[in-house]
Amino acid sequence: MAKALITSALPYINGIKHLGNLAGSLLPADIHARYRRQIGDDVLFICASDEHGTPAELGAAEAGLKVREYCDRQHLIQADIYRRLNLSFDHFGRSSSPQNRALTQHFFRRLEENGFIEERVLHQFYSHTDTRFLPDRYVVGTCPHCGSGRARGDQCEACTKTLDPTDLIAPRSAISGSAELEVRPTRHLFLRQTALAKDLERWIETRSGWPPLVTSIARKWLDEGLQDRCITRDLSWGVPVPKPGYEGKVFYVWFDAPIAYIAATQEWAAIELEHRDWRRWWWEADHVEYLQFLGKDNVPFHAVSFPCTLLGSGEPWKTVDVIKGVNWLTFEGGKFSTSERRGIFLDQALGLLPADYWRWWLAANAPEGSDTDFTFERFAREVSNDLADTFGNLVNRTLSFVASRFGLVVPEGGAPEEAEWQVVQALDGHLEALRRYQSACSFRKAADEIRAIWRLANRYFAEQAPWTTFHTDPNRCQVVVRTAVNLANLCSIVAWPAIPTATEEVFRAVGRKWTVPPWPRSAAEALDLIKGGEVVSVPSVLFKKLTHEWAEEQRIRFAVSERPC
Ligand code: B3M
Ligand code: ZN
Repeated sequence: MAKALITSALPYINGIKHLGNLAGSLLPADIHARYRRQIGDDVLFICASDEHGTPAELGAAEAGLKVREYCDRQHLIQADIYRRLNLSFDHFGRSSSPQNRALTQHFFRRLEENGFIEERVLHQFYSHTDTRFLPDRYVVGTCPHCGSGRARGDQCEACTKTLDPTDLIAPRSAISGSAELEVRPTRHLFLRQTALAKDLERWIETRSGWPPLVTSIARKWLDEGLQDRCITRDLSWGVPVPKPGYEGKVFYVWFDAPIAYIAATQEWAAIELEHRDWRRWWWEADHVEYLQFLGKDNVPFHAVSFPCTLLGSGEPWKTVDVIKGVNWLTFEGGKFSTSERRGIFLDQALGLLPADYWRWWLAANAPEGSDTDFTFERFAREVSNDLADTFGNLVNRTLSFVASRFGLVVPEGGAPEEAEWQVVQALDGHLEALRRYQSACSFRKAADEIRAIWRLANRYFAEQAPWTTFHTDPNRCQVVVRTAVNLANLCSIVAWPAIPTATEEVFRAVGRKWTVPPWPRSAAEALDLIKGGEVVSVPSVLFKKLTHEWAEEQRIRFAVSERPC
């Protein structure tokens, strides 16, 4: 049995994520995890909240809470939303866990022992009023390039130029607003990525099947020359640096966050009474296939920085085999933005419609080859066509027919004829293609195949028109109805990774108690699964149609998305 370790990029703790985060990492990871379980693979699907760094500190300050308390709350809120979105994590952990603290410190010690850590003195702003050093984002001021008064220490929002805090004109503290700043020397630790460049290059050469987007980003970093990386920060919230003279400093969030993939697996292994071993997945685990799902902005950290940490440790850690980095989902022609509260946030999405609507649209329009623009108009039209008119319609028509003509008992008369064999043949082609696309994490193409299977099933039912043969040719009518019931079931099996809630309703209606519906071995077998004599029920309407008026109403509502904090 193949073993697949699957991780999704860890969502920052600072507030509820938007549809873009779902499309970029959480959903593709979930769909792939479900599919791999369906084909019988041994799957471990891990995610966690990313709780360190300035986003957490700033979020807590804004909410008027202690950082720990803020993270505790936000973690529960996020975990609940992901549960409602039906994300099937084996564990949703926390980067602020004791496991991650210990493991991050372990990696640091190993890197230091191996000579990959170097101490350097930096000059940074110290705020007298706040009695602390101010990391990039904590310094605001006037942009030296465009004169905007809203520039931050790392970047100017107005002209997007990257900045160093000391570039700012009239710098002041973002915490207190105080301009009493002084540039002071402060010691920091650097990971000597330059010394690891050769190892990294060799490692990248052994990776196959990275999408071009990912390889080109990684190669660009190598070609431009790897830089040593500062892995410490003057913050109090984070993993403490276990080194004399570094009291009051913590590791940079991007140093400890990817380590939390491993630490969250340790959390998973620690929780239950079952005998679980995290090492099987991470330590000398060459037989495991490891896939990471993330947005393109996170690629460098996963293709370069994290591998440097793992390789530099000199220990036999599992490194990533497949990085699936996706492009952006845009919102009505612009950017989704957490800080500007622009777009649809996951709690709002779930307030509007159940998870499956969003899951389907985002899978069918996955921003793979290029960015995808979400508009309510498109969303409403496409989910109405696919989910209500095609999938939902087939299930409802078929099972209602069994109810009205056969008293909910699947009829057993007749035998398959030419029309059924043609369907089997066409389905075998689709199933094979679908399997290929799912294995390759080509979500759009997979959705195209699923849609094609749904259409084929609808066409079969319409063309064979069992209502016309009910009296004239009962055997023919019965074989068609039985085939259609099995088709509705198969249509659900193949769509389960994308729309688990609705398809599980269908499984219940046809008397299947699956937690994971097994992938069919062949179309012929799949169409002979539910036998004559079995009893079914009719589920309530699975999907409603979304009208043009609905779309317009939402577009207006979300155009000036005012969101209370
Ligand atoms: N939290 C960034 C993001 O959500 C970051 C990912 C960490 S993955 C180790 O885009
Ligand atoms: Zn500027």
